Amino acid sequence: MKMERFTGCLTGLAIGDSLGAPLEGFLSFTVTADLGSHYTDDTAMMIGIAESLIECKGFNGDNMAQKFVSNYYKEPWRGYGSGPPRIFKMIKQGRRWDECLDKEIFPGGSYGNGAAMRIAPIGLFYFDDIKKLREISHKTSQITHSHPLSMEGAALEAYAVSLALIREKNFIQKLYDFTILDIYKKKIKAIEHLLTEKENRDRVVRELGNGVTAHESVPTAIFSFLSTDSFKDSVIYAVSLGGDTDTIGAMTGAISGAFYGYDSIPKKWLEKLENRDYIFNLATLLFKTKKKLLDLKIH
Ligand code: RVK
Ligand code: MG
Ligand code: MG
Repeated sequence: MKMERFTGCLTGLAIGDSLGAPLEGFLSFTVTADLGSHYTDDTAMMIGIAESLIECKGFNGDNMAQKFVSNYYKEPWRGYGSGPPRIFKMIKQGRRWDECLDKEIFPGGSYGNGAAMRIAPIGLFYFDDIKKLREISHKTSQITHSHPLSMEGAALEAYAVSLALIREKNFIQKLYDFTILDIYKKKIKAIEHLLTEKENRDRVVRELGNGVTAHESVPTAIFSFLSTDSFKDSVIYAVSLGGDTDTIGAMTGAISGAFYGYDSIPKKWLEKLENRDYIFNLATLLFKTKKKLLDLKIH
């Protein structure tokens, strides 16, 4: 566990988000390879998770939901999906975080990628306990996304972050064994086959997806990390696939940042990143909080 990987992960998420933000919704591939002036809801919600984990020294649903709500009302212009702002309003009016409020908006709950896009701090914080990592990923998702595809997509993204953090060699096999839903197992198999086909972007998008749903974006982010050799190449590749570029960029940036570390992020991007110091300090505090808990356990 290294601080450089924590700061790389959370900063990497914000960089991927900011790189993809100006291109969100475009069908394909004209990457300017420069950051937009703002990050979006992906980073804003990741910040809420990290703030809450630090304040509560672990998961606390009420506290986390309140962070989402207060961060949203401070900056409602961050480009949130359609569901979450309606849920934040319900929570503000006194509803509880664990009522699966998204089921009142989407039958069966939301399977948007809004739970996976923000989950990276959970992958860092619970990297040493796979059962807890899944349980807390699901609970964190449930605040706004209670559909099994969303919850498991978030758990898979968190697990990918944790594998990157420890530089796991057997990455694909571990992901395959981890996931409990067939649709993700199939996509992980497809990732393996596509590794030699990455320039065939049409095929990658056809098989893995580039959409706003969890199952059409989480595997794509994992593929973007696995099929490239540097932080920079991974996020540029992610964004080049078009579609939900800020979110696929953010999820790729989180995995790559945890793997390659903060120093691998191009300086010219860091200089441009909005609230860079705040995000860096948050990752440092998350690291210190986790380290303290680990030390207590050992001694
Ligand atoms: C704007 C039918 C469903 C569904 C269900 C579809 C930001 C809806 C971020 C919904 C991310 C959309 C993105 C997003 C994150 C979900 N039946 N359709 N059961 N469940 N959908 O509203 O936080 O960009 O079309 O929960 O997941 O950058 O509008 O929001 O790209 O998925 O939003 O789901 O969005 P939501 P979210
Ligand atoms: Mg966004
Ligand atoms: Mg998006």
